[in-house]
Amino acid sequence: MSHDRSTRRIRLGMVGGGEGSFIGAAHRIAARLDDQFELVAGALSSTPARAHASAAALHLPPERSYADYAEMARAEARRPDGIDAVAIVTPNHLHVPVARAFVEQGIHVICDKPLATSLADAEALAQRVRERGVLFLLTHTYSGYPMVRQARELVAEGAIGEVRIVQVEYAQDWLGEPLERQGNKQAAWRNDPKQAGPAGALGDIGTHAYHLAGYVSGLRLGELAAELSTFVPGRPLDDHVQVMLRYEGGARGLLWASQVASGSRNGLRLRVYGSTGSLQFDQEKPEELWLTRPGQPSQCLYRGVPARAGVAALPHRIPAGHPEGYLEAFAQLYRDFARAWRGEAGVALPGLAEGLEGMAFVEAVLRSHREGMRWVRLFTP
Ligand code: SOE
Repeated sequence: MSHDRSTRRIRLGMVGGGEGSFIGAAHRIAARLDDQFELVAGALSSTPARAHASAAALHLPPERSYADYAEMARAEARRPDGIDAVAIVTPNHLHVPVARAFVEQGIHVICDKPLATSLADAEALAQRVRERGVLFLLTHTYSGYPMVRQARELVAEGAIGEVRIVQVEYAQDWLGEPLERQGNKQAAWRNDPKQAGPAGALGDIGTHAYHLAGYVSGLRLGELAAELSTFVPGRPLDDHVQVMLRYEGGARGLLWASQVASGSRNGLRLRVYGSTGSLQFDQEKPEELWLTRPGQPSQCLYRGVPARAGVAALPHRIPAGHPEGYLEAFAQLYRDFARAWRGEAGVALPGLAEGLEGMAFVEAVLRSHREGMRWVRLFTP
């Protein structure tokens, strides 16, 4: 590791995330939480006035507020104090072109999911990232929760035996009304195929559910059969998806993701059943993980109790009983990225492999739905 990298904060730029953006603000808080990053530049909106107003509100120096991400990539690469990494928090269709512009300049990338709007675009980007040798973090936020990491470790250690069944659901209700036609920007791009790509709820939250299931179970999906639905009339993309999963090795699973599930806020829930027990995680109660063995009382494992040593202890910031949540999980990914950037060995980041798998999942679901819910193998051309 260079001396420079061990002694200073990572200089971060941001593309997208201007005023009113939920996810841009989440990234900025996550980046700051462990004092490893400083935001120094941004192309925060594609509308110049909005970009500059958003930059001013964040106290960015005016000369480092850009109206165009391509210009930002070139200008920052020329500066001796240019950004080390860029956070991409735009609508989906810009993930690949923006990442590409920065990767070409040797700038590391932190990108929101899904990686792309097609598997082919994702593959082309992945190839270029590998050639340029930059770090790539895909923010599958929910894998940053301590209890999700503990669940993954427990499954890997055999605490529930051989995994047989994986049940994952991601239920939201905020798109139960046609907000995209009522001036809601967040809803508008998510329901515009030109910006979101060919998948609605499937791309927005189905990819999170898919990633979480694979992350905790350690299983690799073989094939799936899926149905997409659109409940809100006139909406061009799905707002609900249900998928049957056949994992390699014989395990079976079910995944559903919905943005019209009335009364559900951010209900991401996972259940993994093995031959000797099961684990349950509910994102809205992220301090808890439930372990149940047949005939035994359920055990609630709580973050930090008992205090865990070594790698397992890393995701914690404050002692048990002082609630941690979504922002800390998000910050964990930034902290992992910082450790990788500083040259620490063995830091696992969700990145290109997960992004490619997510896109393969999306395309397999679209294909299965189109072809009458038939079984489709992942990675089959
Ligand atoms: C909105 O549905 C949304 O913000 C998603 O876009 C995010 O990926 C998810 O983390 C929370 O919900």
